Amino acid sequence: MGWAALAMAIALMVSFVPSARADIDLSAEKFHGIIVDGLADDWSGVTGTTISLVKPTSPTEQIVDGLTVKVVYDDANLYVLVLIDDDFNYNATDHHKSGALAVLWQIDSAATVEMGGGLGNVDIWHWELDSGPFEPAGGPTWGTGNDPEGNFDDEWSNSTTNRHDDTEANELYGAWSHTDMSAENATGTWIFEMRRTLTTGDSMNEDRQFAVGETVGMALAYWDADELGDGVGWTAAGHYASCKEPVAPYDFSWIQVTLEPFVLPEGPEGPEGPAGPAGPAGPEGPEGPAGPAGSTGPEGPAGEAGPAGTVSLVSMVPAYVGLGAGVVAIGFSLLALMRIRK
Ligand SMILES: [Ca+2]
Ligand SMILES: [Ca+2]
Ligand SMILES: [Ca+2]
Ligand SMILES: [Ca+2]
Repeated sequence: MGWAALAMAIALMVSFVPSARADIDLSAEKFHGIIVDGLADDWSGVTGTTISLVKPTSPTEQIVDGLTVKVVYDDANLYVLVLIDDDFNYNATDHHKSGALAVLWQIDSAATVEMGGGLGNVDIWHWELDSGPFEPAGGPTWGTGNDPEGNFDDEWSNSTTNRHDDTEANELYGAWSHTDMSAENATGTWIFEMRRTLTTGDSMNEDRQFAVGETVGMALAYWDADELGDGVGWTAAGHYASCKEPVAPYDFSWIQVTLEPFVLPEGPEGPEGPAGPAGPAGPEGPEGPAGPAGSTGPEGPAGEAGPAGTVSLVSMVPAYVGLGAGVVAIGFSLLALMRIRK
């Protein structure tokens, strides 16, 4: 394989490897202490993700790295914080001249970020600002998804041309503000703070239900009051959308939000416990090895003389032979003495 062919093979391999999106997909941890009041200070300990906003109808219009979203849950609710870097525009009598937001949740697995794309249902939290900063908006007392006061509506759709308020109930609750509300067009960041019950009584596939351990597709849309001119207002189709890759061909696909199971952290080591009772006696051990040799003791007493033995004639013969010669010699000497005396 030549270098050109090898390079081509590597390029093909790389192109089939899905890019890591850990920085864009979201882990929603269990977290207590969020108060939905339009202030974001209670979120400082929560990790979010920052991505870009791109207009699907005019992709060169972008707010690069201009959206940060955080999601947590507790035993009752899912909480969402959306921060958008854009100037302040709020008109208390015409919400088209204020910022607006939508949070989309995939209900059916085939539903696309294009409000379902005709392939399945999407749950839409749609917020056009008819209430002032820090004022509660949403449900739950309206009997449908519509919120006629704050206009934080609980809606659903299955295509860009088929969007409705929920039939049964609005379980949303939200409050908004901006980091600089001192004047129109003041530079700063929008704060949209929301919660919804983890589950609802929905029986018509108009709400996304949230369960710990599951992963849910989410997308965001933002309407800028400057779309038609500075503070002039926005159009329904002229919104920005959450975009993972703000370079053609653009990636508007679902942000995958996982409700991470809560794991108790390991606590500190406890004190030493009391001594336990003595255990039962163990079995007898094996016989040990032989010990070292002892020192030599004192000499014992002499033994008794043994009995007289029998003499062997054979063994005595040489002695008698010797003695016999001596006796003969003595005999001759006596004879010689006797002859001398004669
Ligand atoms: Ca808050
Ligand atoms: Ca609902
Ligand atoms: Ca403006
Ligand atoms: Ca809904």
